[in-house]
Amino acid sequence: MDFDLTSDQEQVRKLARDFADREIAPGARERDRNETFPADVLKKMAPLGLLGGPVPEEYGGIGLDFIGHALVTEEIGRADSSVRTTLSVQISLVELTILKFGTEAQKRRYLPKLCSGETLGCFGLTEPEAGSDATKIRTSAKRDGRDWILRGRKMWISNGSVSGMALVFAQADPAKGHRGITAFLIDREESPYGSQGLHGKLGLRSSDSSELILDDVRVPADAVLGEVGEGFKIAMSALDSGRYSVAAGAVGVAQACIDAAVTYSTQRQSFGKPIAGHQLVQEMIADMVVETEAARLLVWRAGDLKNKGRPSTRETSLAKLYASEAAQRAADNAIQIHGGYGFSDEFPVERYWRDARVNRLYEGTTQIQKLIIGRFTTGVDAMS
Ligand code: COS
Repeated sequence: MDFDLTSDQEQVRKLARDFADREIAPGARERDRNETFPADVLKKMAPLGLLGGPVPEEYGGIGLDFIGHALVTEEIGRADSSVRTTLSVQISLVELTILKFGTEAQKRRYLPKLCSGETLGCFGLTEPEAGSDATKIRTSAKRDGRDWILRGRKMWISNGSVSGMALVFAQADPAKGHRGITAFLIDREESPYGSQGLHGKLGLRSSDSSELILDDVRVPADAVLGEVGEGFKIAMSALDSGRYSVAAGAVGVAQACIDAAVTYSTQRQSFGKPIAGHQLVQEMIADMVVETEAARLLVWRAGDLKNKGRPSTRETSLAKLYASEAAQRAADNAIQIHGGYGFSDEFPVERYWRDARVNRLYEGTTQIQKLIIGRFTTGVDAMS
């Protein structure tokens, strides 16, 4: 792997960085305080192609490779994890999964609208009583003539209330266990589903998190994504894609923590000099830099494998695990360096800390990533 970025990658990073600094970061605190969904930001981002980065141009994207995709995600994550989460779901869980498993008609129907931001998508796997053990989802899919009837609840669904379409997983044949799970693309206009916003979150306060309400939602036969019974594999594949995006976003948060810590520590004086001149402060900054760069390289390695079309589940879990834990430590150090000011939203580091927390939970907890890595390493399945 070549660590020099191509000129295309440099260019898209600059585009995302400039946009993040100009249009995303300045409003992040107010959106966080008021739990305001960043609809205006998304509207401005769409014409730049950033809502469909890695999707090929023929379907409305800008055809970024996976390193370019990570660079954009990192820059957006550096400015605001709520915006980054919205994007991760839109692109990595929904668009790329349709691209990989969709029929030509499904790709033509959904991808241009998703890439242009005309429609936001959501990903409905988790349920009130099924999170880590995703094989145990209870939402049912029953045939009615050529249609399907979906019934159940989905929980913690990012973009749920603001979505115009949903990629939902439901059990079509309980006797077959996970091999009965089937994926559906639900157009909200054609097959209305309900949603209920979830509030009072620790972080990601301006992203939309909702419960999806599927009360006998009728969907046509052509809503099935992939084959009937192939849904669990589709979900796992989607999560390989989503976890990559979470990892890149976490690198962005960690970088934001370094930037904030450097700015503050070179200005704030104590004991007669800027606190950056104290060895224990430099130690914290050095730890943040080492871990952030290590996390970034793990992301790029996973991206390099994805670019080559090679398996990357293990490497994606390594990147997601390490980057999300490193971002949390970086945010904690950034608060420590800011002292009492770090505890107030006068500075952004408390938001970075709150926002970083969910990276260790969603799209597979830290513990799930460790089980995946442990299984790859030992060959022993601790989940069976
Ligand atoms: N890509 C494609 N297929 C995959 C896959 C992947 N990354 N990982 C597993 N599969 C397939 C397996 O090949 C297996 O196929 P068969 O039916 O042919 O045997 C099937 O999926 C079941 O796999 P496995 O036995 O590994 O399933 P487990 O029940 O052991 O679960 C974990 C595996 C725990 C890793 C999975 O349930 C998981 O990731 N849980 C976390 C879910 C999550 O991230 N939730 C957050 C939702 S989004 S906020």
